[in-house]
Amino acid sequence: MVTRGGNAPVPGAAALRAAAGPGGSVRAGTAPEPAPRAAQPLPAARAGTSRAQPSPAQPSPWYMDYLRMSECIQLSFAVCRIGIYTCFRGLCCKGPPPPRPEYDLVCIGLTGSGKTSLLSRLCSESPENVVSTTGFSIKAVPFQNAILNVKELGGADNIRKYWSRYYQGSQGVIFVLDSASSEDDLETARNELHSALQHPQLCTLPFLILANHQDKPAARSVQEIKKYFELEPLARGKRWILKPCSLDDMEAVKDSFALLINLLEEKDLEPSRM
Ligand SMILES: Nc1nc2c(ncn2[C@@H]2O[C@H](COP(=O)(O)OP(=O)(O)OP(=O)(O)O)[C@@H](O)[C@H]2O)c(=O)[nH]1
Ligand SMILES: [Mg+2]
Repeated sequence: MVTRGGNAPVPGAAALRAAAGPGGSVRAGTAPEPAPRAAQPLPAARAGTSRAQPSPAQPSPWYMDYLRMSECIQLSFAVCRIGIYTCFRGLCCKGPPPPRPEYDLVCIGLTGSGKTSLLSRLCSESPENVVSTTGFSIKAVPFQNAILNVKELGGADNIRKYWSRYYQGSQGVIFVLDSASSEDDLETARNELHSALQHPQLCTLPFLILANHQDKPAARSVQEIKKYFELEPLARGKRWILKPCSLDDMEAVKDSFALLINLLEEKDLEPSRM
């Protein structure tokens, strides 16, 4: 039955199936009324259904959002890893530090003034086995910013006359004296220091003068030694340092050597200091 009109009842699904025939298609000309909207899935219902049950060929927008988000996170992690690796290499893999400069020094002073004892302590060696130096001995004394190759010349009477044979190639001088020695020995030490200060191979070099044995009650003060040794007129215009010291205070000895290294590096060109 085909009925036209506003109040006509809408054919049901059974009627439509009957009109379409066994194949389910509706032939032209014999077409019944167009299929009512209710028989087809509603757009809204379709949309809802497609989101709830995505077809395997077309992933849902939510799934695509999820994929994009996880890609972003992975990319961020990769950038972080590269940053951390670069920082680590910058901090830890700088390569070896530059080599420390080395200076060749000669160390002189009367026998018993304490040359070997001080140098041994600076090299962290035990000073107990120290014996008088017959001839010379060489020690490489390490400091934070330099290595000093110190050639110590024995200070006994029969060795001192050969000192000048060993001056060549020196870049600086360490003179050690016993601040508590006898007047005679002090005078001998003064003469030896004056000879060294005026020697052609040493006169232009920086001098470190160590007034050792300061722990002894009889030790002269630095001011007394400076006056007795006539350092002001003799060493004027030269680079020299006079410092009190003893085996008991190796930090002070190290500080004195640091000043000498400054002079060797010509960082400080003041002619004299106390
Ligand atoms: N009390 C005291 N004794 C020291 C000091 N420095 C060195 N001595 C002692 O002095 C003695 C001689 O020390 P050395 O280091 O052999 O003296 P040196 O100048 O090398 O002597 P030579 O090698 O013979 O030229 C040792 O018994 C040291 O322990 C010091 O500051 N105070
Ligand atoms: Mg010695």
